[in-house]
Amino acid sequence: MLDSPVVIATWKFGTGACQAAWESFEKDGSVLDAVEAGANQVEENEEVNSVGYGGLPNREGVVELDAAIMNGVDHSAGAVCAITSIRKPISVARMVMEKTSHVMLAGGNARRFALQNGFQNSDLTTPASREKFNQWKLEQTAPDVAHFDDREKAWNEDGGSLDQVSHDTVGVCGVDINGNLAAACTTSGLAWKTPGRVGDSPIIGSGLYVDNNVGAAAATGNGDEMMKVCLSYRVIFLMDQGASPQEACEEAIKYLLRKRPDHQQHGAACIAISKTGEIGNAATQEGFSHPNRLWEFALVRSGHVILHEGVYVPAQV
Ligand code: SD4
Repeated sequence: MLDSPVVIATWKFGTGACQAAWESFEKDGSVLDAVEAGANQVEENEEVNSVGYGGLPNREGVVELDAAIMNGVDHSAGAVCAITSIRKPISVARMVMEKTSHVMLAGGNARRFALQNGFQNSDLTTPASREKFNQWKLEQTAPDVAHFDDREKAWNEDGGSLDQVSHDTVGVCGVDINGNLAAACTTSGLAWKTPGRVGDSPIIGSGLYVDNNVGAAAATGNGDEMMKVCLSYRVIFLMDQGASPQEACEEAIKYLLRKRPDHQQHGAACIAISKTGEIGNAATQEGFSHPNRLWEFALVRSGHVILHEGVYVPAQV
């Protein structure tokens, strides 16, 4: 038995996710509820322009969200991809997991499912996200470049404070005191993406993976690259072979860098937690070690939320 549940979440905004996850744990002790509550907190934070409400839209100005959740206890999973006009997509993903015999619903039909199950039709854009989109329309940079350039600009305009700069996907991994695990992953994906593009986040094994005998992992970064190596599955596979969560995260990122050497500049990162509450993380150095996109993750244990600086894996490995 662990002396405390543990939750980890990607990026600086993961502190909000960890706080919400802890409050949920205090209510009912459920790790699945905790990771969902953590993901919801970031989805509903309009300051975060890469997740949920306020997320940046595709190249036609439409916000398309991807989300997935996995429950270690029964190895069940649910996901939605390219869903529009619905807030809290992780909760729709959970409903797919619990109310259907399927794993993933896509696009308009995911939206229809959500509406049939009590979710409301909502405008996901905010004045800030609309302004960024209009600005981008004038510049028309490529999606992945824009994704990061946007941070660069925000960083500069903000005088270098990371607080106002949004980072990427939120992945939330948790373990309860009995060693049961769950994970959630939710994002608006790459800004200005091609309509219909789906990233790694809602793909089981890529954006997240849970094995209740081993651990839980989640990924953030350029999904078009990470998907090619099933990053989260690889982390858990390595842990199952005996690696610690830290060793497994570093090994998985090295594997990505070996397989896609021409893509080292792209950001990719993962977090992991073991059944015993041990944690790990790693990121590509060239993609994420710039001041405007420092790789960080948050942790909560015994009610204390801590922001951690992440570990970088250099390109030549
Ligand atoms: C995606 N992995 O859609 C997500 C976005 C992200 O850093 O995490 N960006 O590719």
